[in-house]
Amino acid sequence: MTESLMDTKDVKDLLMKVSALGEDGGDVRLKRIVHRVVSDLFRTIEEFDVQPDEFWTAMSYLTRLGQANEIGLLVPGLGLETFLDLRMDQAERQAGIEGGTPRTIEGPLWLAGAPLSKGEARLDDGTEQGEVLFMQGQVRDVEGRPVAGAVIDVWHANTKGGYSGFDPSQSKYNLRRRIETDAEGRYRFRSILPNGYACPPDGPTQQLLDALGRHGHRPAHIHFFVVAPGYRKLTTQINIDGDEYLHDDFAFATRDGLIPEVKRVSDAAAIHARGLNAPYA
Ligand code: MBD
Ligand code: FE
Repeated sequence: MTESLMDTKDVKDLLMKVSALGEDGGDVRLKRIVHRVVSDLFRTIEEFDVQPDEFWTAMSYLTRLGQANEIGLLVPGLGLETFLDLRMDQAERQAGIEGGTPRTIEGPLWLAGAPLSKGEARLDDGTEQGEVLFMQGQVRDVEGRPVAGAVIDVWHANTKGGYSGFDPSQSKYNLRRRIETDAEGRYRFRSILPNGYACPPDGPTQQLLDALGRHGHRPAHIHFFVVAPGYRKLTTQINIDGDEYLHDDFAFATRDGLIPEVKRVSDAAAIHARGLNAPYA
């Protein structure tokens, strides 16, 4: 067996120069991370006998990934965003913090500045004939005490799985709102039932998933940030029960505790009695 190039003085010196480890100036932590990441890449190239044409194919892939603005899409698809969540869960356990709604990933489709209202909101602009959805809840701290004045930032896809701000067919901030909880910590909203998202079929993320023999679908879901002064921010989602991808999410975001019961009602009068029927301004 030939010796590993990694053990040669040439490669060791190369890595030291690339990362500037051992030289004055620069950020020491960054230098150590660059040293590690580049040496892991060298090691991978050696172990898999990666050929130059394969290497350059990968570099042009990364170029296209950035050009298509899909870095934030591949990251959850590779489980990296879920790994960061698992790390935060672990850090909280180690700090003795337990309970509450589980976190799950943010994904790449949140937008700042959604309209803000108190207590309730209608999220949809009324242009789609989707199944009407009502959701209500109460923000509580880990001791179960209601949190008044918390802000729920909620966003979700339309019936075609598209998000406003990214899907040019939708109005600005459609299906995106911020709702401040009332004195009892409660909020409620009306919207339309979303459909699952699928990666752009001709994009670089789907290209890699295809090569892995994977799909690029997410089950229908609704995203939330929950923030309140003096509290940690919660980033989470709920899934719509019954979706075929419920436990087969390409972004690995489904978690126990995030699949609420969906109650279907057929009585239009009952729906109207729920309120929030005012057309969105
Ligand atoms: C989404 O809607 C999403 O939530 C994630 C995580 C990735 C792609 C699309
Ligand atoms: Fe999403």
